[in-house]
Amino acid sequence: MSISQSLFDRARVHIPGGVNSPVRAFRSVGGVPRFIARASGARITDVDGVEYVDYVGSWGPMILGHAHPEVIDAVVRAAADGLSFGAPIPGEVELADLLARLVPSLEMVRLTSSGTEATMSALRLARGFTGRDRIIKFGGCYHGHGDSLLVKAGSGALTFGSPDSSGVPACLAELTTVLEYNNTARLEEAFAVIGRDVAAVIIEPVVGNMNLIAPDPVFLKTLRRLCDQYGALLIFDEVMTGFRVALGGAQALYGIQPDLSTFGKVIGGGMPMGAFGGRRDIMEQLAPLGPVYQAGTLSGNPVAVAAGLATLRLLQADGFYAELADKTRRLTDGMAAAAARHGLPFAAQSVGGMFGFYFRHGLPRNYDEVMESDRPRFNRFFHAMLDKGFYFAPSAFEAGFVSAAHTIADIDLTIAQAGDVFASLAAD
Ligand code: HOZ
Repeated sequence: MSISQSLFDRARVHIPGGVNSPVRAFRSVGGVPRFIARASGARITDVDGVEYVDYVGSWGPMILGHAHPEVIDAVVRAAADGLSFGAPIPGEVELADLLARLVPSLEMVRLTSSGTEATMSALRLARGFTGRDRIIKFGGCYHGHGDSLLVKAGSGALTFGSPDSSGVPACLAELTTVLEYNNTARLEEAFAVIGRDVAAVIIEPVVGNMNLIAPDPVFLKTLRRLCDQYGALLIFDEVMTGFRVALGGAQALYGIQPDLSTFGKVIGGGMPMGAFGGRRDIMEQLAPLGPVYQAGTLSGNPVAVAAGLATLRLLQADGFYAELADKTRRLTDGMAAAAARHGLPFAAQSVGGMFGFYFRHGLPRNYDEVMESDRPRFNRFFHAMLDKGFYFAPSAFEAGFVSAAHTIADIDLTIAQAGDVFASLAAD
């Protein structure tokens, strides 16, 4: 029996499903989740000593690769000075200044301990600021596990068939209107009916939680216009896309200025940290300045702030994002070409350092289209690649991530090995 298997057996005694976050349980792909012992650069090593080229990157944060020496050094130095004070620190001021410079829509910003906290807080703030209760989200977008947002949600909620979570009060879910992603006509119709009741529209500007879905730029522009017209706030959930698809996030890539934005993952460089921020007049409604309450004992934690600052400094190197985007495109182009050689229904795309691949004809544009993917075929692909030493997300509905540490040789090896797997899938 593998060490992962015995740890998983033990884990299930005292941890629900044996995991502390659902998707990593491997339930939708079957088999035993690998328990990870260590990671370095583009590779992770499990407790049985097996090494994998990693395309999960802790679900996004590890954009520099694992255990980058400068980030580790910053963390070690911060930890030596104390782990948490529950009081202001110089680093959080530096981080706020840096965030405002890198993402110009962030006139003010507040740190949290996770992306979920950031989105929950941004929603409360939007409701407090506008005096309205209704929100709009899009089917298959996932914004963390806050009550108002677990309605037609993506990520684990979609993977395990519970996009509308049990335990969410019906009276709260009723305040969430769900529309189809990329459907501009439907958006216009909905605003014409409920626009004046809407506190905020929250959106993943590039979806990463129902696999990767790229936005139609006209859809995003229309959304901005309608929010302005009806006095609703536009919240970009950049937990995945922030500092990942471009230094300034998806808002820089698509040239749209949201009223509020939420962050997580890369911003903490692998430590638990999130943030939300935006227009000064809205952010000034937060306690202690205003009546909207939000707080956190570990918010602005010194070790997390040190990791975030070190990461964001390194991301500003010339050509960083162009190189990352090129490598990621090389992976998706190569995989699509390999699948085509074997006549498999398959499509792939990337945005910056994020990618998606789908066992279906053509790129999906929304939830219904992504659900047409051949899940059993994805599962066979996933396990065959895992056996060959390539670690992709254990779900057909999660985006993948390339880091600065992945080499062209890693990418080309992945494509070659995927080609062999496609050949065997085609022969089945
Ligand atoms: N919700 C995360 C992916 N979209 C998964 C988090 C995890 O399992 O670590």
